[in-house]
Amino acid sequence: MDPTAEIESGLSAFGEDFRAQFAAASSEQDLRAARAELLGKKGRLTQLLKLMGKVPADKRRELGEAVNATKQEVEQSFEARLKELGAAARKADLEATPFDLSMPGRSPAPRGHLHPLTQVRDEILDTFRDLGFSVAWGPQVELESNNFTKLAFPPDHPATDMQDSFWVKVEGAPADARVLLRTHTSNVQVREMSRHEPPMAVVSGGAVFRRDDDVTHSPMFHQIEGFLVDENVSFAHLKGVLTAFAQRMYGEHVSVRFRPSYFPFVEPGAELDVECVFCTETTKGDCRVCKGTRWLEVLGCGMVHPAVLEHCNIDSERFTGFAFGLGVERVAMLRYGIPDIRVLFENDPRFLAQF
Ligand code: 2U9
Repeated sequence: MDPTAEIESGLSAFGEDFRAQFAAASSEQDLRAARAELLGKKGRLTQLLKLMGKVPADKRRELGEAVNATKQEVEQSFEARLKELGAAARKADLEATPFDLSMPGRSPAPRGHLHPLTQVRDEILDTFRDLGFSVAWGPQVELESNNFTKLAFPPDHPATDMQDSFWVKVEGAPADARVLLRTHTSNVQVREMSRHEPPMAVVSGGAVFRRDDDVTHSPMFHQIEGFLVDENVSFAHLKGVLTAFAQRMYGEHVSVRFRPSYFPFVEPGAELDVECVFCTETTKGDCRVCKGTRWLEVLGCGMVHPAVLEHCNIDSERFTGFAFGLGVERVAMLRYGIPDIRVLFENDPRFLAQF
């Protein structure tokens, strides 16, 4: 076809089409897409303009004006339709159900919380911190010397048996440097006593590992232990500090009692009981928690054995100290009436959501 005629018929078809396309656009996005299709680099008008080179010179001016006029029409029509769409969108907004600013917001997804054992651990550590103790941490994989030997465990003590503790194989380690998962947090006390000079008052807490597995024992459980070493520390100090701790945990006026007991690293050793806080007038004598004894075992304690002080490079002629230890699971189980220790480690959300 003659290029002049082709441009002329193209412009005329174009003129009809763009009106229809703009009228059909129902959103600003559609409208802009239609405009790009018409006027863009690959648009129909651009294609027609490419033919201009083939048009005889005397016709070019006239045709050029026609193209520009069409372009202008497209732009005007585009602006007009854009306004129309804007007005329609605003009208729809105004006519829509009003947005109620007073409606309550959507509540955020429920946030998690610390595990009940961590909550109990932190509460106990905080109580000792309030009593002037500092908090220390130590490794869970420990040398036999820090876990047993320096604590005056005799070499034939059952806990040192392969069957009772989790021993760790360390390739190439010397025979006298055996390694195990710590069986108590006492390794932290050994490390702290060996590193610092008295006076010292330190508590530590964390996971410990023993080959035990039943309703009240788990192979991994948590302990808190502490000690205070200075000149002239006596059993009276032990009683004063641990009574203050028990009364902060279980009630300002609860009675406490100390019963003699044995632990290899203390002499003398004792257990601290508090009057059962779960007994009521109706359950007295038949309380599920204290089993009618009216007392709850809270912790084990004693005066640090002089041999243990010496193993940690502390002069036992000059310094004395007391130490104590307690199981975190036991405190949580008593407090919340949890009969089976295993639920504390299963992480069932139905259980955890109750704390
Ligand atoms: C050093 C010196 C002394 C820590 C102590 C206990 C008594 C005790 C048990 C309670 C229940 C452990 O969780 S449990 O099974 N612990 O009764 N712990 S005195 O004495 C130490 C520790 C370290 C250097």
